[in-house]
Amino acid sequence: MHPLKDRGFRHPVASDITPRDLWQNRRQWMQAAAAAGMGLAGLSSLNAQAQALTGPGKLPKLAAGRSGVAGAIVMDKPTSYADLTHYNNFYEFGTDKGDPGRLADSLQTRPWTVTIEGAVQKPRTFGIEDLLKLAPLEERIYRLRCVEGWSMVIPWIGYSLSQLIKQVQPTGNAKYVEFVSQANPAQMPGLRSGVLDWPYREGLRMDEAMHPLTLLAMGLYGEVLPKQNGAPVRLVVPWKYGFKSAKSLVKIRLVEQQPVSSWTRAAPEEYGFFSNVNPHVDHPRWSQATERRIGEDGLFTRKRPTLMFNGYEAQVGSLYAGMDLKKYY
Ligand SMILES: Nc1nc2c(c(=O)[nH]1)N[C@H]1C(S)=C(S)[C@@H](COP(=O)(O)O)O[C@H]1N2
Ligand SMILES: [Mo]
Repeated sequence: MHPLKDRGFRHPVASDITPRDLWQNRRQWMQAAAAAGMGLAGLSSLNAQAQALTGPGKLPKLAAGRSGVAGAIVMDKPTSYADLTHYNNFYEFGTDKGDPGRLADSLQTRPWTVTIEGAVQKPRTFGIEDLLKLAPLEERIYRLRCVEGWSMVIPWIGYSLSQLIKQVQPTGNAKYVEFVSQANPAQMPGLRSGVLDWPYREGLRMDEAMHPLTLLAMGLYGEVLPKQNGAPVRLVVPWKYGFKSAKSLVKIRLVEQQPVSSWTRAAPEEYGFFSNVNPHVDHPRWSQATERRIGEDGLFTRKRPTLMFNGYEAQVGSLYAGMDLKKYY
């Protein structure tokens, strides 16, 4: 459920949202992780176990090394594959957290193209196979903080969006980047609802889009991106609320004017253009000071404090130097 309809929101526990077999696997997997001591070695053991689950297949070539981008690796325990794929916001498939996991199979991800156009010298349409080969795929373990007050830790596979944008040679007029998601009513049953103005759109300032942390993701846990997580290619902006990270991209437009994103259009006083994670700027209907980590729900779980810029202040704080973040929320 999204905040727009959030009256009487009950946060589900993992056992509500995870089919029994996956839940069982998840428990074995956590035991294995505990046994491995959950260092980096533990993480790769987790990855191996995740891949033994139900992923849609290996990526063509995954760079063996981890990203050199400072801040790209979070040492928190990654959220289980089961939770990552059964607790989703992807309104094109429905507004309940379980809808995308049940219904996104109908999304056709081949053939797939992404067109990059606008204020660029070399507009181009890339096939998904070209995108997968455009730059070395890296693993980036990022926190994801949803504006609703929950968070996950996700081992994405992808590369910096800047690698793609450089290919089309932005002109001096490129001040912002607009992202447009797929909107195919034959494949996406949620489009029948008027909850958002489709297609789903998002936007970044040019310096945000070119920041090395901004990721074009094509996989998670070493696997091809599951459809419910935005296959075949999505945006991930780890210091902003999750809704900025648009799924199943078909168009990227470099533009002069600040784009209006779908959530801003729906509720401008609740969802601003920047939407940087900020524990000091509350949502009009709830506090953003703390968050609940999915998979940690339970009797003995404390609420975690939400971190400024979702913990990426050292990397991105300078982008907002001198800005009033209460005004530019
Ligand atoms: N196209 C599209 N992108 C989207 C959404 C959506 O409904 N449609 N939901 C957003 C929200 S609110 C969140 S929190 C993240 C969730 O990503 P995940 O399901 O992969 O964790 O996707 C974002 N991207
Ligand atoms: Mo979200």
